[in-house]
Amino acid sequence: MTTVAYIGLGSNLDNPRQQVEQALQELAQIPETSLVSASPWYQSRAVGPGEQQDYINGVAQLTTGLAPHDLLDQLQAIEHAHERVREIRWGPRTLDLDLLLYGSEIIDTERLQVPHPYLTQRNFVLYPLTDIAPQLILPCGDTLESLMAHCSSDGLHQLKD
Ligand code: A4P
Ligand code: MG
Repeated sequence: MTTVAYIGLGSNLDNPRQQVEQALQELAQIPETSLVSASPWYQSRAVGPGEQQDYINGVAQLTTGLAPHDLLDQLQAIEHAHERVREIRWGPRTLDLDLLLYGSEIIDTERLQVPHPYLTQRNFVLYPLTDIAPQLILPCGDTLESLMAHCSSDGLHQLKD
C-alpha cells in the first residue's frame, strides 16, 4: 500500500536554488518512493530571527510505501548530506525538508508532527501546495482553498524559469 505525502523544501544558504533542485532528485531516490510532481519554485522572505537572506521554497508530492517515521529518517539523511548545520531554530539553512502531510494521518510524537504545525500559516507552503494539489483537504477537514482565501502573498514571488 502506498500513501501520498507532501514535502516542503526550503533553502537560504549556499546557492539555494541548486540545493532545492538537487534535493528534488534525491527525494526521487528514496526507497519505496516515487516523486509524482513538484511545484514551481518561490522566493520568499525569511520567517525567523535576525537578518536572513530570502528563501527558495517549493513543495513536492510523493507516493511512498514507507511509514511516516521512516520517511522522516530519509528526509533527515538528505538534509545531512547537504551539510546542514542546525544551529538556531528558524535560522538560516542549506536545506530544510518538512513532512507537511502524510495521507490523511494526524501524527503527534516527539519527533514528528503531521500535518506540519505551521503549514496553515505559511504562504511559502500554501501557494506551492495549491499549484500541485488545489483540491486538497487537510485531515482537520479544512480545504486548501479556504486557507488560501485568507493567505497573503506578502514577501512571496514565483520564479518563472
Ligand atoms: N519534526 C516534527 N515534525 C516534523 C515534520 N512534520 N517534518 C521535528 C520535519 N521535521 C519534523 O526541525 C526540528 C525537529 O522537528 C526535527 O528534528 C524533527 O524531528 P529542524 O528542521 O531541525 O529545525 P527547524 O526547521 O529550525 O525548526 P522547525 O520548527 O521545524 O521550523 P520549520 O517549521 O521547518 O521552519 N522562512 C521562509 N521564508 N522559508 C522557509 O522555508 N523555514 C523555516 C524553518 C523558518 N523560516 C522560513 C522557512
Ligand atoms: Mg524543519
